[in-house]
Amino acid sequence: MKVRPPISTRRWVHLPWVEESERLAQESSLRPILGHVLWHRGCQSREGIEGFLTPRLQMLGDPFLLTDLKKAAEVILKAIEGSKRIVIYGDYDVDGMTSTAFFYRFLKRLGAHVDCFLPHRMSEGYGLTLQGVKRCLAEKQPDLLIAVDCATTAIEETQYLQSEGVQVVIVDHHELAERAPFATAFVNPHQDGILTYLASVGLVFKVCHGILKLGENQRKQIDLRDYLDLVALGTVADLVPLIEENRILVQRGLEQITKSQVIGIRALKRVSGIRGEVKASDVGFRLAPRLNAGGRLGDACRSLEVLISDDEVEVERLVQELDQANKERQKIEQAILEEAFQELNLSFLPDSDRVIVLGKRGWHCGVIGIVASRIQKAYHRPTLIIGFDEAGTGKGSGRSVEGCSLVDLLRSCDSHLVTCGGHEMAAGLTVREESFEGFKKAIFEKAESAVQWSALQPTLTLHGKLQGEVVGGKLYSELNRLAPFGQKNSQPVFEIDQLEMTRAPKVFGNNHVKFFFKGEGQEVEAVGFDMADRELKTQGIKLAGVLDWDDYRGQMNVRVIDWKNGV
Ligand SMILES: [Mn+2]
Repeated sequence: MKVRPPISTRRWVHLPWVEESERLAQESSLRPILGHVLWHRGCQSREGIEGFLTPRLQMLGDPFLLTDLKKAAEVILKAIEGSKRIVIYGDYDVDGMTSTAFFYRFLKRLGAHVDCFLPHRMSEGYGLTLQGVKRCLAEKQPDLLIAVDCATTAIEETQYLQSEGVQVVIVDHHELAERAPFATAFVNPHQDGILTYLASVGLVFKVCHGILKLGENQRKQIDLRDYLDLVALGTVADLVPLIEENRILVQRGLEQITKSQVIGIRALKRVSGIRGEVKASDVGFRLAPRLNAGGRLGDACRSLEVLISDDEVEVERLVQELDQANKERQKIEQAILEEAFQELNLSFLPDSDRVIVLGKRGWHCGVIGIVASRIQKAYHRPTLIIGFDEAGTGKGSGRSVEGCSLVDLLRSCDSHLVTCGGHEMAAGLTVREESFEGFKKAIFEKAESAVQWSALQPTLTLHGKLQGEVVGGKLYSELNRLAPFGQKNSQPVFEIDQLEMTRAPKVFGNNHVKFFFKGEGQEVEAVGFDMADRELKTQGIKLAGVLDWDDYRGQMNVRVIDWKNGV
């Protein structure tokens, strides 16, 4: 039996039309609709529009504005000069492993004695843990440990490292705890309140920029642009806002992935079926899941190896393994998702439940984040999914809705938890089985005040209105100048009306539907995935959708998100 989430009837909300935006569009030789979309993305001057549409690396700020960054660069340079053993201690998600790979490749080029270390997800847990640190010291004997994408909250662990005579540099973007960790240099933009949107791999870029600024000799050997493919991978995968410096890094980074010379990235693209220009969605839906699959179902070192190895045969073998692991991951995910939907069909109370918390023994903690995100989308509630192991320890992962800080919500219930941490929109936790019911009760109670009903109303924001006849390849290219699309810069969704249907809609595949209408100089196809079972009256129908590119047919199409029936 296929279990379906409830079909939500979303309210369509149009962004208000501002006349000023029309004038600006004209001045910048853009169609009014582009001016309108840009206005609502904060581009409300000619310079703003210019800067947004043509991001340049020169627009990146001075790295030394970040606390301790100069110190970090000095410590690392000194370690290279003194031939010290440097170990990059990373994490096993894509941001963590690209941060590790970036530092490793970069320092290696500078002639450093450098090695990498990733903790085991299952046995050693997230980030810098005592178990992980001890194994790292035993295996690698570092003089300097650079922790990336972790360690902001690792007080005890960093203290231990220092007591063992190991220098510590931390480069991390996670939210601060009350106490700072023990480190010679602690680079975390939350200390400064600027650039807090950077992924860890973006911070690594900043630190390496700092190293090149300080090191006269080093500067001649390296072009930082060569590493932007890794920055784009980690930044897009970590779901941080693609605004300001991230927009610059990712836009240039995607170009770098398109022409990447890194053997592993080329192999990943091949196995993912990516040809031509690489888009942010290719990273999010094709490259990142395969890299993640290594860490989710076992050992992230395979994925890291893909990003740092120059052995073509070995890389090809590993990439095939990752592809296989990804397929397996999808199967496991689907099974858990169906169990979760079944459970929610029985227990979810839409009028009183402001959060969703589900937990079960045996749910694989490697895929619960993806499951949480799917359920959050279907039910529009902050969602936590927890998998308990044999010993009764539960690892949970959560996704939130706009307007509710998940990490704050978790912290307000932390007396029931072993640990919790993360960000506003995504967070993680560890909970004991015997505390689970108490935790659930507490979080439902806290949500009463922390989560407003208004944040839980499913709405669809429409970024503009188009008539069917203007939809086509030309408009698609113009809109594509707003890419890369992702968090805080989503692909604009349009209401498309006054449609002249050229053929009857066609149902195909497993519950998909396709519309055909007359666009600008061509017939346009509009595809609604998993929507064929919805009521459909085409006479006077209005579509809500995004202009997309159909790789296989080599032309634009519309991806339908919702529709309003005609009469
Ligand atoms: Mn990260």
